[in-house]
Amino acid sequence: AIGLDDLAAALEAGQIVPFFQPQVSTDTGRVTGFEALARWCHPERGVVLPGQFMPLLESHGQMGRLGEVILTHALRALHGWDAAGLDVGSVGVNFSPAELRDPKLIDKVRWQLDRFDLAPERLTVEVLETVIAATPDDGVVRNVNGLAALGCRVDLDDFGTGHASISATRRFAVSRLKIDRSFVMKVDRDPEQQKMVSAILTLAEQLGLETLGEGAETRGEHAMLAQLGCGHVQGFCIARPMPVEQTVDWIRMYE
Ligand code: G
Ligand code: G
Ligand code: MN
Ligand code: NA
Repeated sequence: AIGLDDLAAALEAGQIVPFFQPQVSTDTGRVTGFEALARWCHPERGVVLPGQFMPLLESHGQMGRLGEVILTHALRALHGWDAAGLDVGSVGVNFSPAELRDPKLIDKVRWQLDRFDLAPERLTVEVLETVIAATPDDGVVRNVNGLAALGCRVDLDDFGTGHASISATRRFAVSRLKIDRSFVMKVDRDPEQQKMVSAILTLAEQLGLETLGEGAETRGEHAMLAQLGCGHVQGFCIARPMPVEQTVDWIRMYE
């Protein structure tokens, strides 16, 4: 079994890095960003998914170190894409509830953006809908809205599953709803799914929020999301999360 010491050593050794999954505009068909997703590149086990190691970090209050590592790699990748002359837009980073309570979060993010010479709007802060749906912690409200005031974008992740009230959505400076994969699945073949996605898209439009459909696995799902007016799509039908080394060739091939 994986122990906390193994994880600390892996973080120290640089074995835990983000893979990057593209997000594309349904309007232009072009890449508008990448989501950074943590992967442990284990010398013997191969690629270990976050479900296998994040719960241990979470239960020991150690998500901060992971967050720092992933943010650093994500911003370095963005700097690299800029240097390669690619117009990649933004990078999405998942912020855990513990990080979102850190009173130093805004300073840390600002320092990291400066370090890589990036405008704040290049960073999309992904916040789980469940985090803002719960009676929001003052520290979390201050951090999310502070990052938004700095110019970062805020994605509400797994939208539709977290029972966020509309008023909670208003209290946070959210830029985009990421429609959970459970609604996207079979959206091209299941009228009930279509109704759910349409309802979320209408809500987003009324609130002036952008939208992204998550986990589109087929061309049919992608096409239906576009037809219904969803702004962006992310999913295996476009690409699986990939190591940073593969991203440049992938973008050139895709576009
Ligand atoms: O990539 P995958 O589907 O295995 O990710 C599973 C879950 O882990 C997703 O919900 C994703 O949000 C979460 N996750 C992946 N990377 C990170 C990370 O760097 N930080 C946090 N807090 N969550 C992450
Ligand atoms: O942070 P979030 O929960 O949105 O993380 C997205 C998760 O969904 C990642 O773990 C990623 O690997 C996964 N994912 C992305 N696209 C697809 C897809 O098309 N199908 C499935 N099953 N999972 C996906
Ligand atoms: Mn996410
Ligand atoms: Na999700």
